[in-house]
Parts: sequence; structure tokens; C-alpha cells
Amino acid sequence: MIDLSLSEEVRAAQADNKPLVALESTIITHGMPWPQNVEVARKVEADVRAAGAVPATIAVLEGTLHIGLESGQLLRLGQARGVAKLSRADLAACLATGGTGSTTVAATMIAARHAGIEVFATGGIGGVHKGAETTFDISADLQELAQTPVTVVAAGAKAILDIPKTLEVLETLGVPVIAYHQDAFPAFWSASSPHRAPLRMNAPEPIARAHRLRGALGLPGGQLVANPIPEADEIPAEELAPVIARAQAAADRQGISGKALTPFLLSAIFEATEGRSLTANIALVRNNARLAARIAAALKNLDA
Ligand code: PSU
Ligand code: MN
Repeated sequence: MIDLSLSEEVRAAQADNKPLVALESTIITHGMPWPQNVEVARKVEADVRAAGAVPATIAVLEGTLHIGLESGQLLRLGQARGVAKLSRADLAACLATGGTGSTTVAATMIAARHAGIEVFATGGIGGVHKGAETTFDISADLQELAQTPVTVVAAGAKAILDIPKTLEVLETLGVPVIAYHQDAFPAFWSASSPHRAPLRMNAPEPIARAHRLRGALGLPGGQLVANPIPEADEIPAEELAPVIARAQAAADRQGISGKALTPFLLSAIFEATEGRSLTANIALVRNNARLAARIAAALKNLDA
């Protein structure tokens, strides 16, 4: 029923029972400007390979769900304009109508699970937006973490979000939030935030065991591994706070809402920091890819 296409590399990995790491594509089409978007996507794939796993970048191309993109497909997606941003609500509709779309965290989790991939690396998950008490803007990524059994490695939640509210919703939904190697919940461009993460782990193995144990307990949903950006690459939160506030004020003035809000804020912050936010974003995604590969390998070791 689903028009599914596995890249050659993913097919071989599945045949050989190698660890796989899913990668999203909204970060390519809506999160970063051309041509860095494609360069970064290729580097992230290489990072996964260097850390001993196989990358599977996920997207919908003309009605086909791709698990792993061939090099030319990635290039075309990164250059394309007007690509849909797919979440849980629109993934099936895009497949049904032969459309092309990139997958957010939520849609990538759904596709990864469908392909039997248990670990996924991204930059930062979507969450509760500032002002959500009036706009109701809460990312579908949070619900997805509560339902779909994929461990997601992210640098916390983007600092454009309301982090305490995001943590509250994750707690309500029963999503384990595991800070990696520190107590604080990381804030995307900054390694730390004033908020303590509910859980902390210091190695890939316990993260893999907790993933398996949730399955054994019959618990639906995944885990959020909050992996701080390497300190050398971070932008201090104090420095970024006014930039974020100005970007948010511009979004409010221009009436930006829904799916357009996160891409708008990311690009406004990119302009205001003269590209420094992008450099940090690249460093954190690559760092997450490496940790995700180690978790995927640890899961394979558990099953051996
Ligand atoms: N991580 C990044 N850049 C991004 C995203 C994540 O470094 O652009 C994307 C993810 O696809 C995530 C989406 O699911 O932002 C959140 O969008 P929204 O707030 O509309 O749910
Ligand atoms: Mn939203």
C-alpha cells in the first residue's frame, strides 16, 4: 500500500543487521539555507557512518516514502522550493496525492518506526512556543514522542520555545527526558539552561537498555535524549535572548503562525547573528548524529 523506497545503503544495512540512524529532512528544507543545508546533510550522514551506523535520511518524493536518500535525491530536495513540511497530520495525505515533502521530527519518527529504525538524530525538537497560552502553538513532535517508540537525540528544545512549558508537557505525556552527561536541560544553541532535566545518563548503553525496557513494559512512545552542544560551539544564552525576543516580536507583528513560525524564527536569528546561529546549529546536529549512532550500536549489542 505504501509506496516505499529504501536507499541501497539502507537495504544492505537491514540485510546485514547493522545499526541504523534515521535523519529528518525538514532541517534541510526549512531549517537551513541552501547550499549549507545539503553540505550539512552530507556531513551528518558521514558522521553517522564514522560512528559505526548507517544513516537513513527520510523524505517524501513525489508520493514515495524514502528511507535513505541517494546523493542526487538529497541534492534535489535541498534545492527545491515550496516543499511541504510534513508532520503526523499530513504525511499520509502527501503520499496519497503524490506530493513532495520533508519530514519533521514527528513524521520522521513515524517513518522510522515503519522501517524498523529505533534511533533518530535531529537538531532540536519542536515544543511549546512562547505565548502558547494564547496561540495554543504546541508542536506535534511532543505527542509523537508519547506514542511512537523511537529514541530521539536532540540538543534539547530550540531556545525559541518556552522551555519550562515544553518540559511540563513532556512530563504530562510520560516522555522520558534524558540529559546526556549533565544535569541541565540543554537549550539548543547553548549547552545549558536554568532548567534541570528529569533524568540524566552518561553513556549510550543505559539509554539503549531503557529503550528496550520501555518496550518490555508495553509502554508506547519514545525517549528524548537531550545532548548538549559542545561548549566550544555554543552561543551563550544571555547573548541570544534579546535576538530571540526581537525575532519573536517580528513574528507577532507579521502574524506568522502555524508551520511557518519555526522556520521564520530560525531564519530571523540566522540573519541577526550573521550566521553564527547556523554554525552552532551545524555543530549540534553533528554531535547528535554521533551519539545516535552509538545508541543504535548499543541496541544491536543488547540483541546479540
Ligand atoms: N532541528 C533543527 N532545525 C529544524 C528542525 C529541527 O535544527 O528546522 C525542525 C524539525 O523538523 C522539527 C520542526 O520537527 O523544526 C518543528 O516544527 P514545529 O515547531 O512547526 O512543530
Ligand atoms: Mn507549531
